[in-house]
Amino acid sequence: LRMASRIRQAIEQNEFMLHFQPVVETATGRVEKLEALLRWPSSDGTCISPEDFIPLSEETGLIIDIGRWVFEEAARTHVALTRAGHGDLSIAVNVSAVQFQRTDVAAVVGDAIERFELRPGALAIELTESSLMANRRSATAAMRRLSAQGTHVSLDDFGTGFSSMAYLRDLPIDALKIDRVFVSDVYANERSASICRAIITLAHTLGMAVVAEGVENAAQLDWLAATGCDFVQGYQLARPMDFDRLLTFLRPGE
Ligand code: G
Ligand code: G
Ligand code: MN
Ligand code: NA
Repeated sequence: LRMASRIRQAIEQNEFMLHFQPVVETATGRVEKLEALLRWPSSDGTCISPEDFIPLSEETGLIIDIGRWVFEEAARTHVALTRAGHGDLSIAVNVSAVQFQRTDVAAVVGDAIERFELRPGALAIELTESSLMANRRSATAAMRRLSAQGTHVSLDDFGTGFSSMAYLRDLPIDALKIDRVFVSDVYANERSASICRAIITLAHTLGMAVVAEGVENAAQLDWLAATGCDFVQGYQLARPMDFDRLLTFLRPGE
């Protein structure tokens, strides 16, 4: 497979990079954490989307090495962030369902924390609902290990996958991320608004935080602030950016 060998080469030659998108506290505008987003620059200056190489990476098992690299790079970035005076920010890494099922994610995170001497909560993860559905017992064990070592878990794209209320009841989940399909027309569509209100109430009742993703305009942001959504993320607040631009964003005017 040509593509698979290109991915293998990209890992070996360190071609991947991470961009970072701030997650912002709605009421204050304070940056709460950063979501790491994998980027594979190609020679023409554009990037190959993770959507185009993660599925093949999962089929070939290369996702294990990519995942390891992402956590390591996130840890390296946290060291640099701390040096720049932003060590209070955590970095959240996306973990796909196959990756969650095939690797001991808690061990990978724990390893990175130890090797780079980070504080326990410095790295966090984002999972989709499907990660928790495939093998209930091993998912529960993995979630408990993550929680015990202080690794926060957010449920990504919430409301679009197959989910079970029993998981929300039983598992140590820190935050729900409302999928952007509900956020996009929340100020204009009463049905989207009802779903967002319900997710916010559900999260808060269960002691979880709630993040709205894909916030692209002031109308969405105003609605989310008025409705008590704790955190917001999207182009209206900040785009994903490389580390240099991130430092400029975090230190305006310096
Ligand atoms: O940022 P972007 O739109 O390109 O992300 C596309 C998809 O790729 C999203 O679903 C995102 O969660 C996923 N993704 C981004 N970075 C990573 C990563 O490091 N690992 C995995 N498994 N998925 C990622
Ligand atoms: O599946 P996940 O939620 O991890 O995907 C994150 C993806 O969403 C990334 O590819 C990121 O680049 C993208 N993204 C971030 N903010 C916005 C936004 O405001 N609008 C849209 N359409 N995409 C966004
Ligand atoms: Mn995500
Ligand atoms: Na998402």
